[in-house]
Amino acid sequence: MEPRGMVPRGNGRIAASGLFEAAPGGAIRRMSEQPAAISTIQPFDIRPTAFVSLGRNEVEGSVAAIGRHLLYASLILSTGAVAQTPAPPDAYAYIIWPQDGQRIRGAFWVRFGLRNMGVTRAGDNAPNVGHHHLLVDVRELPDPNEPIPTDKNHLHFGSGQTETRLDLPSGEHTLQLVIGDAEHKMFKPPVISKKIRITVTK
Ligand SMILES: [Cu+2]
Repeated sequence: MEPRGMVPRGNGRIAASGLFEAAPGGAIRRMSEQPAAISTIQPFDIRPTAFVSLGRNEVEGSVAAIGRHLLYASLILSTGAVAQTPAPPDAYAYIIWPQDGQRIRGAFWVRFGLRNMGVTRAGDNAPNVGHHHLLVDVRELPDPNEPIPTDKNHLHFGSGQTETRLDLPSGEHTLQLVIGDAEHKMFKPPVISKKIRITVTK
């Protein structure tokens, strides 16, 4: 196995600058104006050895490959930028009821708390608002780049609800609130409550 980390970051830049000297065309010049993009193409592993004593055609092929890599990199960067909605400063989600460690008999209401941002319906793109999701017995937070799943463990409250009634099987359970944006994705940084543990009896 060859860890990606073995190839130092700087190699990409060295290879790229050598390339610009070899064939300083207009297209290449445009690429050279994106040094930040070049330095982020780590997954593609541009290796300096690929540019040692290359013929003209090989150089052009490599230029095209680098161009594609840059395109992919900028696509990744730009979609990454819109993938997550920025959270308002000091946004804070919390479960009002039940409390951590509580023993509950039968079905019960869960009350959702949210400070320093607003509750709205799903699909609302207004700034600094979101809707609640209640994670029941979920071990790990959802992928921040994907909509929060919809299943019996990930409950969406896309009408702007701030409470729900749960009827869980007897035993220990965890509850955690996660605020989602218009597209049901977590904010950045995530606006999540503490995960509480409750015990349900019948
Ligand atoms: Cu949702």
